[in-house]
Amino acid sequence: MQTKTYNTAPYDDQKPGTSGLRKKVKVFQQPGYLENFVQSVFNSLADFQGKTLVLGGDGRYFNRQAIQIIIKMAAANGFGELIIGRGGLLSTPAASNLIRKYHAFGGIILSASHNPGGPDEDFGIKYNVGNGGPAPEKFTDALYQNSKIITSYLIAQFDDIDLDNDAELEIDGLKIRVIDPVDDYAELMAEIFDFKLIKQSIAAGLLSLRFDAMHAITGPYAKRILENELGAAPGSVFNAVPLEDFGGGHPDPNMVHAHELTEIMFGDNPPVLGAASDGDGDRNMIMGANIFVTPSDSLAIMAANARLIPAYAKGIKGVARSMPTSQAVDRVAAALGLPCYETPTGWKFFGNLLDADKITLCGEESFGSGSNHVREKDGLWAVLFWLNLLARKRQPVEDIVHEHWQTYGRDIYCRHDYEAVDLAIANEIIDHLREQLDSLPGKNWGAYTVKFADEFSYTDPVDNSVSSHQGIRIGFTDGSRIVFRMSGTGTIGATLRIYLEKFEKNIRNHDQDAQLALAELIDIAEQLSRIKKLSGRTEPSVIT
Ligand code: G16
Repeated sequence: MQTKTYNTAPYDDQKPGTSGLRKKVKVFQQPGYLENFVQSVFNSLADFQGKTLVLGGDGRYFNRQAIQIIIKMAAANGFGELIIGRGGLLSTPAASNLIRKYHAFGGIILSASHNPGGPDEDFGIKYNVGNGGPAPEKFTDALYQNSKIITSYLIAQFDDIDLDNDAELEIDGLKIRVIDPVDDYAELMAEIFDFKLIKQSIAAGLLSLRFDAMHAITGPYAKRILENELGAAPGSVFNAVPLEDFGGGHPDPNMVHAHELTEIMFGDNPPVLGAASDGDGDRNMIMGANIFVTPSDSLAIMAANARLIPAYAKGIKGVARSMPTSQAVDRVAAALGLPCYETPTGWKFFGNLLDADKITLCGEESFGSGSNHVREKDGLWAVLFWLNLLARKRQPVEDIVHEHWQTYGRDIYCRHDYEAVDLAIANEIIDHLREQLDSLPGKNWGAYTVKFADEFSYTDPVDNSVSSHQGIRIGFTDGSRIVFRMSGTGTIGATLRIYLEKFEKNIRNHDQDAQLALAELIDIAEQLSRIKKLSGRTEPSVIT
């Protein structure tokens, strides 16, 4: 194979964040920028010659050009086989499945997840390892170091590959398979869930749904599985055609951005289940008629009812949640006698726990949940979990949630995001919080007394690796918490997140509006952080 070496100079901003490298498209379009990062990935790997790489993305602007470059770089660097989703498309969980199913060495996923797409918006790239999950910090740290000293990259010299038709090709010993992006994933879902029961319930009119694909990658997956295989009415899946700019929308499945779905679910004659997924198909939002299920509650309800799902009928090994996720799932774990792990934000931290079979289900407040079936969070899997649950329980979503709260109590929860804050101001806010930590225990605000205040640090129980500076936690004696973190996925300035949580055991108080119930904690959070004061904002950019 003819390859060419190009000289390059390092860029100093290629440090992967919570989930790979996310930047504006224009940053990725700088000469050699994408190439430097991809070569740094390959320079951080060993013994991959002749092995298989999975390649695909969420179809956003620049996906097609980037894939052609990566194909030629993977070829030049010595991979033996490339498995690519037709059209260059693969949802993140589908890519994870392919890596595992075909025993690939790893995979490259092109996505900036829920961030907007288009020439002036965001692009992203991440490397997943052989277990199908995001590369661990040890790898991303090495990759960043390599990106700072890179001097050249390699590109094979052949024409662009036709990605629009399924094909098996060979170029000078390199095999390239262009495959249907949905087939293998749909097969996996049918193994996990009771498709027959869901189908019967839909046909009998007991189950109805609307799924907002937000003009992102899950459109083709949801159409095939929900409408074609399970028989949901045509049009149940809407905004189903993936577009390079997501139709100008923000493919983030929350009530702000999935407003069409929200209007349906709070309107006249809503269906039994409403759901949405994000840009790359790994996030999910679950709604019922007149109710939004918080991702933290959804995880807890899944854990409590896992035995109703065929793949988990024999019981689950344990559960895990990211630190800022509410403690609702902890209560289920305690009641069922299951181990429960608290990890830093980032799906990569669940990988070792899943590989070691310490957990079966895991999830995050950031609209992510998943299981040991792949090593990424999985939006459509969560929707199918709920459909299967609803078909078994034959109850409205609202009743399932309320019964859950009656049994375990309610963890009233919300997150306030301040986006695009000046980085220096954001650092000042976090530093100021850090300085107060030692003096906070014992301090009172009305009924709230601080029990502990620390900066979260995680020691992985499998490989003993330590991840520090993972967010500021302030815990109160009644179990309430305020957590402050700087997001690792934003692309402009800094995004500051405040996570607020209060436990309510009393059934009579379960039907409260979260913002009102959390008003005092919201006020304490501002007193401690002075975010509004220092950033000049009067309110959060987004509340979820
Ligand atoms: C990514 C990670 C998640 C994380 C989320 C938010 O999700 O995979 O584990 O919870 O970002 O992270 P942050 O709070 O640092 O912005 P996605 O869906 O964006 O890939």
